[in-house]
Amino acid sequence: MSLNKELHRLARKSRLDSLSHHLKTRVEQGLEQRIKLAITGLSRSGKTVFISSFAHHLLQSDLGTSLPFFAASADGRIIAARDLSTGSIQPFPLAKTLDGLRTYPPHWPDSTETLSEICLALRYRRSPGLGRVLGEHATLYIDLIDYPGEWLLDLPLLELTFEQWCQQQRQLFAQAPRASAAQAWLARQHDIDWLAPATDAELAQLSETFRTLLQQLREPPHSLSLLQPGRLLMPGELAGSDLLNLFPILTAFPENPAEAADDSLLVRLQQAYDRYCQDVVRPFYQDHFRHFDRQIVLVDCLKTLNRGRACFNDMQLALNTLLQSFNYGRSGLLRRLFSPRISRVLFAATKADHVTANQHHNLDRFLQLMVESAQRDIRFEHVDTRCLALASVRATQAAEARLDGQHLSCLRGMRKDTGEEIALFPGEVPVELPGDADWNSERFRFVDFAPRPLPAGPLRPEHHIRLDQAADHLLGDLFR
Ligand SMILES: Nc1nc2c(ncn2[C@@H]2O[C@H](COP(=O)(O)OP(=O)(O)O)[C@@H](O)[C@H]2O)c(=O)[nH]1
Ligand SMILES: [Mg+2]
Repeated sequence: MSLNKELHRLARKSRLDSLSHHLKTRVEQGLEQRIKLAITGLSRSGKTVFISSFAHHLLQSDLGTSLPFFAASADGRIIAARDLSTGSIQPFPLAKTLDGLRTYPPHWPDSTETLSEICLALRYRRSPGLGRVLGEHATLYIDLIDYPGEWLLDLPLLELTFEQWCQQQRQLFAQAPRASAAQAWLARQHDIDWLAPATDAELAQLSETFRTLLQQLREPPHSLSLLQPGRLLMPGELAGSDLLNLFPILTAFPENPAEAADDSLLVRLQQAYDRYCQDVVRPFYQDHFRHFDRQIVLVDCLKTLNRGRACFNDMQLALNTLLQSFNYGRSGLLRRLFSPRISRVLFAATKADHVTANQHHNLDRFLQLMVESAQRDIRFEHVDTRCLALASVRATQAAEARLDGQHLSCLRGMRKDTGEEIALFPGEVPVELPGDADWNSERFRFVDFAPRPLPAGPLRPEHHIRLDQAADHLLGDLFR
């Protein structure tokens, strides 16, 4: 073959090679998947710890050492993982959180005051059949955001007018424990003429009183969850802004509100509420809560059992209100506005390391009871759901004690409040919603633990409880 012909052949081959490479890349890119995983949970339910641990384990999932029930990792199909969020404007403080869990003594992350995001990329080997058609390798991008749980409870406001919101709040504040805790505030409201003109200073001062009340209701002994507006409790960048000057009218709503003067307190509150929904709540959800593909709902069942019936009922109401307004059905407001398509939901009872392993099944079951009606609604929309007890970071070790010649399963760890090393029998998780006798017996006393230090090197299965099953439920089907 002449040199010319040979060069021609090589040029054609190279063009074909590059075309084929190009096509292959395009096909791979076209099929690369980006999924947004919604981390949903009330304040202190364990969102930040979950995101940190989930990301930490996924970033090591190519090692195949810590997630035995996450098939893609256990089968050795994950080639490499990378954190792509360093260039983001609001990166999730993963390194800082992990440092806190590795130092001695290790500590849990601070509570979240603002929004942050993390994007992980998992490069994986396709399953053999598909690999031949689509190319051997693909990348899955996973977006997660972290934010204060308080903000989540603003979501239902998007579906309510000011008057409807006041009506809901009035019902809540008419019942224990709000009714007695808010006695002074309710008395003050009775003296207000809603139709009289109100100055900025009056509005700000009344809002401040309401904010103090919300703070009290959040703390023990009340420990309530359904507290709105959420930004009054966790203002983030809005601290000091007059966008936060608002509160609900808890007395009878004034008649003929349309006839009220523009400078009346009623109209000013109505406008403040509309502005809050429009300028604060809507952008938050529009920018961050649309196009979710999957969702994990984190619930701290054990803490709510500790805190008694009123707190339990309030948390259940808060959760159900919240999940209703996510509305997976066709007619939901959020779906209409932002059309999210959540195709998989995992309900997770967090901090399962606060009970012994033989109670995990009870905790699954108890969570199921807590979210039963929401789960049924979600399933009706053909969404795949599951309830699972897990611990993002396992803080306790199993131990055994002998009592009257019998073996008793116990836990060993360091108390979160005192740092003292303890071994205890944490008690049983009920498999039915507690009745009067259970609530009155002070039966539930689950203890909070400080974390055990995480290793600097590879993680192992004992560093979590069932995080791998969570990963498999949420992501497993994507590794095709
Ligand atoms: N033992 C244990 N405690 C946890 C775990 N996850 C969270 N916690 C506890 O719950 C607290 C709140 O967790 P965090 O993630 O900050 O909650 P967030 O407000 O939903 O972000 C932490 O300070 C820990 O005390 C876990 O996996 N195991
Ligand atoms: Mg947090």
